[in-house]
Amino acid sequence: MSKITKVKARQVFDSRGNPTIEAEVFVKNQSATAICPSGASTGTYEAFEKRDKNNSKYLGKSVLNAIGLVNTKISKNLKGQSIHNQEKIDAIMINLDGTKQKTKLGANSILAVSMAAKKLSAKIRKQPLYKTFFVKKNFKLPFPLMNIINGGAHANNGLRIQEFMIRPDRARNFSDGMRICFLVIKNLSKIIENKGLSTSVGDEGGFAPMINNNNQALDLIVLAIRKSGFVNGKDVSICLDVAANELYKKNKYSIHSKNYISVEKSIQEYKKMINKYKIKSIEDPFAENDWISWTKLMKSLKKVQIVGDDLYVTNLERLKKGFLNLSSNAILIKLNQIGTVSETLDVIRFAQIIGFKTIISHRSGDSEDTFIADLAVGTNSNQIKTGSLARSERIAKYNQLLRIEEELGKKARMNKIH
Ligand code: 2PG
Ligand code: MG
Repeated sequence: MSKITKVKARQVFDSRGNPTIEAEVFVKNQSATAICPSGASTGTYEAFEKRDKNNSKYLGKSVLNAIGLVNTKISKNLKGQSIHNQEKIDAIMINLDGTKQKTKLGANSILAVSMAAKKLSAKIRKQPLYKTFFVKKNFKLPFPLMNIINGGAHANNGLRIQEFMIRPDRARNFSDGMRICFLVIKNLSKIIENKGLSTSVGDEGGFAPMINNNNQALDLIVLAIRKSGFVNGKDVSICLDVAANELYKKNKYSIHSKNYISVEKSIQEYKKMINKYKIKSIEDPFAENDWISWTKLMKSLKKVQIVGDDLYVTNLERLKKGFLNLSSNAILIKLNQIGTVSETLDVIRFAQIIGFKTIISHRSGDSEDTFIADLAVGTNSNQIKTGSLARSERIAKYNQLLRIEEELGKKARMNKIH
């Protein structure tokens, strides 16, 4: 049996230049590493990210205490465990922590180890990572949700909505989807440049021009889709992440402009926007505790994907509540919101049983780690959201999906989005 001999962690840096944890799990002389990502627009109910708040060496952002816990407590307790028993490995860390939001050890310590263990198990079995989740045959590639204009907490342009994305709905295969997104992005770049605006990019690689009106951003995208020879709403769809937690005050929202308006008015504005721009998916349209407004929106819309991110934080209890309340029809999946691979898989399985679409997602602070690309294929997730066609930490995931598609060869299929 392959037993864990040691677990080790080190401090590395994420795509925003902030310290983060890389864990390395060993079985004799073999090992695998994994890096924990980090969000900017985080939900209150996410698992805890442990940082050295009182250590000024890295402005309070280092993760040295968390690393110390991996090298001592976690390593000691995982030593001797079978590398192939992921659930046991995760359960040991969950129990060792013992808190609801993993505040003792930090979800960043636990997740880095959990992912590294999963990778090492696949490596020892000589299997590609995507084949070691719960899908065992008929693998499908996810549709990319490419974030091509950044706003909100991911840019400093004043755009209310955080992410403006495109999805190549009629892509024949994954590489065709990439080509479609490539064309739209290159055309968008030219359009932005011709308007005398900057083509510099935000945290997730999408353009961050100095515009502050949602419709202006949407107009640019519609034009880029048309210029690329595609039909908006058919070949390519526009999808949004509003990240409304950031736009909420006293039962009112400032989604559509700087002015705070009621939920009813916000819904009316959403409807106008959806009709005008043929928007197919909206993530976090309302705040994480505003369950009633989510239900209202769901009841007033047809055929639009409503995605819970901060609402669910990849947490089974919150997802169950959302299912009972008819809050959404899709869930965003982020491993570090919950903190272990096993718990993430439980949430994906449950979401699929209740008929929700599952969308695997990066964080705005990410790394060269491509775990989520394999996770998307290995769990039959319909979509993956991992930034634009810019910045290597984003592209690394898309490139990994291209490799997986090539390896599957003729057997490769695109997932379904409807
Ligand atoms: C989101 C994510 C990823 P962050 O809100 O969906 O795009 O952002 O990682 O900052 O929470
Ligand atoms: Mg989000």
